Amino acid sequence: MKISIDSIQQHNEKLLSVHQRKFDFIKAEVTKAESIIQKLMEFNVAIPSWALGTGATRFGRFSRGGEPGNLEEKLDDVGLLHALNKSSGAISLHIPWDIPKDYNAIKQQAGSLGLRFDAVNSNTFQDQPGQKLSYKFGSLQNVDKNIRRQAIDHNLEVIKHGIELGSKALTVWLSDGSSFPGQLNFRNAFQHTLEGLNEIYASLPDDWKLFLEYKAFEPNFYSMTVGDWGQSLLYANKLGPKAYTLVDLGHHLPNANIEQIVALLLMEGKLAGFHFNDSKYGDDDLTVGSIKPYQLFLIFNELVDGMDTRGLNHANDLGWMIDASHNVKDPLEDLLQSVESIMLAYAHALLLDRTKLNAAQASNDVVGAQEILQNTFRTDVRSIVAEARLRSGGALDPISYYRDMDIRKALIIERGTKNIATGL
Ligand SMILES: [Mn+2]
Repeated sequence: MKISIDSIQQHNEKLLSVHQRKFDFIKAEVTKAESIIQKLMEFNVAIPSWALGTGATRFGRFSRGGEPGNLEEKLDDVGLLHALNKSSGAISLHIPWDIPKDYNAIKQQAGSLGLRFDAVNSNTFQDQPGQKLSYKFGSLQNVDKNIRRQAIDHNLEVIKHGIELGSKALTVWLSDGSSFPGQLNFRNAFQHTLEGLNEIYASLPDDWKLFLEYKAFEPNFYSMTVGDWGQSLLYANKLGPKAYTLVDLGHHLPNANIEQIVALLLMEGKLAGFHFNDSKYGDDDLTVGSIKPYQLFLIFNELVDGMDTRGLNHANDLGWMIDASHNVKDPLEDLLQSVESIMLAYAHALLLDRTKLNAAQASNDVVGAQEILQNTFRTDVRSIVAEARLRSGGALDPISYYRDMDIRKALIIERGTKNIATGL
């Protein structure tokens, strides 16, 4: 289903006078409101193809119907999000769940929806139907070189799909590791993995990047072969300048100082980008900003500071993607909420008076530094983010538009109640 520009305008007209009042107020308070709006308008967060269906836990899955049953419908859903918030103009595909049948047709469809193809993701964490060898005991780390070969070849195939689509990065997340002491020789596992990654790296086109994602635990519960940012950075440094460390917010041990990790990776020129989500306990895949919005702001604070120090373009030089898939919300509403949280955190980070913060830090003014951070975080920037969306042609309030137009019901009528998104 397509959203008409007229219906968005009608929605906006109803909300315009209230919005204008709020925006005028904040504009008078914030001198750099215009430059923040410009940056927000350029900023996009990619939507992963696997977040569009209802997620499952190992205990069950409760679909709400109208889910996209194929890649074309997944693109349509991301197009719908992008039409509403104008900040979701990219999709990240997962191979083999989303192999295009016709590259040109799919590229044309993406173009008509204003979408580009973000990083492509390989999958050696599960066995596919018809697959010759099993990844039960790992892929690139495996003691069997035929299994390692199969995993390398899969990644080379993913790169080929990405080239056809115009992607510029390969994201590798390995579930490799061990669940019991003694199961694995750590050094051999590392060396095998490095060997495989080296071959994959050598096949990247010149203008591509390799994003190596780490995760502290799950599905393996004793060791992970790319378990933390130190290990990922070790691989990335050995691989070369096109290899970077990818930070997924949910992939840390509880209470990890992610903002510090980000600051140091950026300093080293090795931060690939982000997989956004939120969590209370582990890799919970909850809506971005639903549990720890202040942490998200502190992370964005380091991102903006680090990117500005290195002269990076906020919108394009790092990879921004949501990586979440949970089981109780309408996935499209969830993604709208997630993108909104990201935009708010980014707006807050842009708003922060860095000269003042630097001065507070230089004089060991602990209270002053906290005041600067928290005053910024407590400033209501929602109307600035809404104004950026309005100027880009999006909806002032995407969720209320989605509900007023009963989009889920329309999708259920179009696709049925039993459709299950591939890959989940
Ligand atoms: Mn991830």
